[in-house]
Amino acid sequence: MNRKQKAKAIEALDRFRIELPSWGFANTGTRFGKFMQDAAASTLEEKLHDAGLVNALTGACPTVAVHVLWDFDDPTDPASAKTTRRLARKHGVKIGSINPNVFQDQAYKLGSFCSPDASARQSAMDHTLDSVALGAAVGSKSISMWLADGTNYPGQDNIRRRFNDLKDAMKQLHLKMGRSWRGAKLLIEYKPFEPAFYHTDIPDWGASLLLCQHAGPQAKVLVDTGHHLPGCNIEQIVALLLNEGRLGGFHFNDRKYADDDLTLGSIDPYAVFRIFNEIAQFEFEAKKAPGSTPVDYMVDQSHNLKPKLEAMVQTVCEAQKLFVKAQIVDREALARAQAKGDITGAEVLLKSAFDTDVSPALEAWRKGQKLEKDPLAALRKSGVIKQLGRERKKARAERGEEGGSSYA
Ligand code: AOS
Ligand code: ZN
Ligand code: ZN
Ligand code: ZN
Repeated sequence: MNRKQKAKAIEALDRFRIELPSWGFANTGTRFGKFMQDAAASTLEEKLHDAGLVNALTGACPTVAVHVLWDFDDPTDPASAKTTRRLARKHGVKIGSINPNVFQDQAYKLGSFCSPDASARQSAMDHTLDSVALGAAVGSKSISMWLADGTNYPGQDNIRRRFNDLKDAMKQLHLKMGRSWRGAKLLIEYKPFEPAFYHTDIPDWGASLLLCQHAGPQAKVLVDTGHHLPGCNIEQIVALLLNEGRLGGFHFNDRKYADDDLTLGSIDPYAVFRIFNEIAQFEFEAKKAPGSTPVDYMVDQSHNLKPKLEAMVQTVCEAQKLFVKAQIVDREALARAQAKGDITGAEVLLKSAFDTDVSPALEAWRKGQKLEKDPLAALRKSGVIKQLGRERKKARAERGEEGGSSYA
């Protein structure tokens, strides 16, 4: 990379932040089984410790997304925000997005906000409003709604009735957030299937966008990269949502088949580059500073077999690398190629940025931040995972526990 590209990349890296999920440090599995890792976090403190460690190594992830049911002493008591906030501070991080849980309780068998049972819909709203109070109390900036709502068989329920109840609920939520949690974003995530197998109430970005438009200006679409049917052009969705001012953020992960929650860029790094490219293109045209778009980059991964700390550090470094590659596309030349209809020339401009070795910029940025040149290698050399494994195994045995907390 040349000097100009390097300088631009370093400037953009200063603004690039990616949020880690607390649940990504706990033991996870599939419905077929769960394989425990000694070093997995089981308490909130351990999760925040691990997130703090990844942030200390990479310097790029100062916030942690939390799950209301799993990461607060008592989700119905705003005072319990204090413990969560204090533990985060102790480990050098802040609380990021708040994730209510309207999918685990037996009451939600037929859905949460879309359930045919009015009392289930009310429970979903009560819990979400408790989550709003917690979010405001911990100083978070967003609430992230993912629903497991859907049906398994044609005819099981009325699709339009369900969506209309959901629209009303999101509008009410937006209104209440505006009163008690000023400036916070209401993020609405979509997913085509799973756990529902016939229809999902928010199956795609179109449904998310309709809900956001109905709810109000602070409602934005959350794009989980694993939540698309095969072959979907995710960067086009990103471009259109940016255009409409409704791109709220990402849940980053990679996938081969479905919602696999693999490490970002492990299967298709060019796809991630193309997403960052659309954002960089938007910033270029809007004459905004590179990396300044208020889009929340978050990780949503569960590493069933790979050591979790390694996976997270790897993810952050991979995200930075692909982000930087998108920053160095020659946008003036691209505009010229597009205007001339030079298809090959335009494509080559993207490919050559993607093929550029951007490690000089990443290393220079890390040096400026007093970080290790290669955070993943540093972590692997440190022996910290083994040490945590020994300590946590012992602590769990003392508490009479087997594994860690789980995330389904
Ligand atoms: C589920 O598939 C979604 O990706 C959720 O965003 C996320 O995994 C969940 O909120 C964690 O419980
Ligand atoms: Zn997600
Ligand atoms: Zn998912
Ligand atoms: Zn996923």
